[in-house]
Amino acid sequence: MKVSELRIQTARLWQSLEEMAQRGATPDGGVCRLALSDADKEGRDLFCDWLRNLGLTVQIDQVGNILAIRPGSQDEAPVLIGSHLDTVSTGGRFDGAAGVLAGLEVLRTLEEKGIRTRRPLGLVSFTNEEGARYTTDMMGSQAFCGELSVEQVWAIRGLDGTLVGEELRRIGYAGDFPCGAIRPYAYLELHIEQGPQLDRAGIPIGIVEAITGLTWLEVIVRGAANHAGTTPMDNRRDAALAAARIVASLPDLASSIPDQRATCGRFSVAPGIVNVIPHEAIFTVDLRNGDPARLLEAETQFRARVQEISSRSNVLAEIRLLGHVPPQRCDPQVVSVIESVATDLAYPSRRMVSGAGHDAQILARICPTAMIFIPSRDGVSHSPAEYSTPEALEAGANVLLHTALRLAGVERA
Ligand code: HGY
Ligand code: MN
Ligand code: MN
Repeated sequence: MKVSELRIQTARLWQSLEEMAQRGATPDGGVCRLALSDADKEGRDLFCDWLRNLGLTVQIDQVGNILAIRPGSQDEAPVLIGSHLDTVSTGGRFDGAAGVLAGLEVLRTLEEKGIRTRRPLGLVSFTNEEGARYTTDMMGSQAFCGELSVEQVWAIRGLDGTLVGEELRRIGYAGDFPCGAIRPYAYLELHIEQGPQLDRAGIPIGIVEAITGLTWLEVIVRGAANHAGTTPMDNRRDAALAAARIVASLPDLASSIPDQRATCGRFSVAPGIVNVIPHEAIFTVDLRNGDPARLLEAETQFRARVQEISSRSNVLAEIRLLGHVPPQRCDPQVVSVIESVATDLAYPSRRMVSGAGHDAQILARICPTAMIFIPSRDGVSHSPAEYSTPEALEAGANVLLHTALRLAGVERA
């Protein structure tokens, strides 16, 4: 068989996705595999078993990233394929897992066809891409690229009060493989688009040229508890009302800046009793823009609005930075290779910007990187209704296979 005729086995890939989706399955057909949870451990264990069944040595690094390298004929920097297995709590079966398991299918295909690449081919599953339980998103890839020290990661405390370092030990993924020991030749990530563009256009392959930046903020509003019945409306320090006014101003903020998104994802009030004026409100804001200056402008404007609304509401507001990942362009050469592969395999494709953050935007700082998107039905993600078809997965994984082969080179069999 000629290398150009190589194709992945769709049924096997789909079966792996189905099995992985059982790890953290929720009754509504979704998946909850929060980073370092028991469900995450089950998914990790399954993935490691699959890697070992392929005869690969599995390395667990100091922050729990799972890495396996299939040797090439030459001992050089590897082409790395990756994504993540952790999900948000209302997750679907495809976000992250599609990329990790498409990478596994690439390795399975090469093994069964006896193809040897020149460069080694690596596969990695990064710890805590989502930032849902530990709000430092892309945590594992940041440590992998040296942007966060291992000690910093271990000391991160989750929303549930647990420490990353302790949870890594508890689930048996506090590895000793040194973070940063691998410097890839290039990095590829297949991912569901998580938006509607490809699905609406009926285009099977998205080629990501740039990935949005994001700024995550937590706002703590402090007022004064008081009686809901006896306290006149003009004599209150109502933390919930002030917080609601700030959140209600987000659409106006977003529409004032091109391509800006602003979302309040978490909102809580205290004491949370029906007849008590809340003395405290805590909420998060997720700001996104593909342009760094606009993202900064959005944050600046937001901070000003918080101060203006809180002083007008006679409450105090404190803003904490939960995380910031700048926008990132992908490598033009890798983008071109993906585009050429899609053309050669006769898959229509479209270049695009990612509205979601990905580990690839961290890897892009240390090596040539690009992403392959496949359509999300109705653009839905971070939801049990998240869905991509077997055909979409097949197309994406075949493009991933041949892009990896072009970057790694193939030893004449
Ligand atoms: O938040 C994101 O964009 C990604 O799903 N972690
Ligand atoms: Mn993802
Ligand atoms: Mn996600």
